[in-house]
Amino acid sequence: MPAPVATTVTSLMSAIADVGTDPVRGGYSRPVFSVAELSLREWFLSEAAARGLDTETDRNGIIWAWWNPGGLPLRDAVVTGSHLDSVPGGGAFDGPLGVASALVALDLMVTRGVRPRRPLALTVFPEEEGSRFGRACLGSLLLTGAMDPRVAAGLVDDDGVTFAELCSANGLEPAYLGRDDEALARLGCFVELHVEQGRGLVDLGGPVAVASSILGHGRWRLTFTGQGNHAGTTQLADRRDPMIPAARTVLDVRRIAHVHRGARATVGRLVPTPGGTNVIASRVDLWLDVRHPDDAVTERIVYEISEAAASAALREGCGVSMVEESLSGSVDFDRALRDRLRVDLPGVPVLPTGAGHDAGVLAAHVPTAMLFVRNPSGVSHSPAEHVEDADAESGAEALADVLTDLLTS
Ligand code: HGY
Ligand code: MN
Ligand code: MN
Ligand code: MN
Repeated sequence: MPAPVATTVTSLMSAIADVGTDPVRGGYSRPVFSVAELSLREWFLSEAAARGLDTETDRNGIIWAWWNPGGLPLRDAVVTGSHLDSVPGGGAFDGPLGVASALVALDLMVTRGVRPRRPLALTVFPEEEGSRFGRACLGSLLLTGAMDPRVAAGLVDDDGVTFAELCSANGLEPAYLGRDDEALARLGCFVELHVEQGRGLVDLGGPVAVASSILGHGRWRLTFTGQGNHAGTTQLADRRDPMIPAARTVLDVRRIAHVHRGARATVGRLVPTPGGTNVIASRVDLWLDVRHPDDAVTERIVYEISEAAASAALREGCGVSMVEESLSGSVDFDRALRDRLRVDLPGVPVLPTGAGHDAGVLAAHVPTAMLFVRNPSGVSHSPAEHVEDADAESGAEALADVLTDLLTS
């Protein structure tokens, strides 16, 4: 391996600080396979090449960068990494922090003379946010066979581009999308470092935490249909305006969530069609995100919301349909691995998260763990997301300690 590349997480993050900035929304907008995300993928590949790593992009668009100085068989590998795509107007750290920290953790291990007894892979997963095609963790769902590749190939973005077309445009064969047993056979365990999306560490006063669990969560799309018409020539009594039941449903989502302790239900996206100021919409699409520790309660909440939406639509002479876009049950991370990380990182707290991650998908297949790095704002999916330089370096140090244990014992 070439001489260790002396980096810090801060220097790597500042090198990509201008990629995908969104002048309209603020923050970053890096949809999967967009110019911004593709340039981050190139950035990662060049950082990996500078470290002499063997890189490959697999059939599902996942990048694997291998550190295997002993030329060991690619099995029982320790794998770390995260994602480079973002939500619209997201923060700088959600995803990229885990990728940059993996590179620095490797540099630290090389500098310390660590001699791995199994291969290490640094990975980048596509479409973790599901911002372009509506399915969070699309790459890891395909890798593990948790998603039908034909459904994935047919997913369409807001511009009418299918995932299959985008894959073809980026050198991936849509017909090969899907469960990758060869890649899964290499996986021994997976550790993802991620910015904390909440204030747990701020209140506990530490830079790093180990994750205990991921809240079950899902996404649904409700489509209200009415009669598009002229805003100025249509009497109120003659209207079938889908915006009205959609608006009522937004308020019902909050009302119903309050009934179920611990529920988090959100309408973050509401799109009228055609969307003219002087036009009564013909349809309104509303996207619902519901999360709860108990999957049965999530189901109950969604049922109550669907009932409320149906009666609101009926009242306005409108139609409504509802489609489940994705659903992931709550995840408890592998206790043995989690306890092992607590030995590697004495005194580090263990915290749950309400955010989904590729680690949550992989947890069903291999021992999986997550490390969180303090976010003083506690805010995420927003430009206000933040990590102090010192905490970013502490996170990479912690990841290096954990990876060293997993690679050498
Ligand atoms: O939505 C989430 O929980 C994650 O940030 N994809
Ligand atoms: Mn993330
Ligand atoms: Mn996110
Ligand atoms: Mn006109």
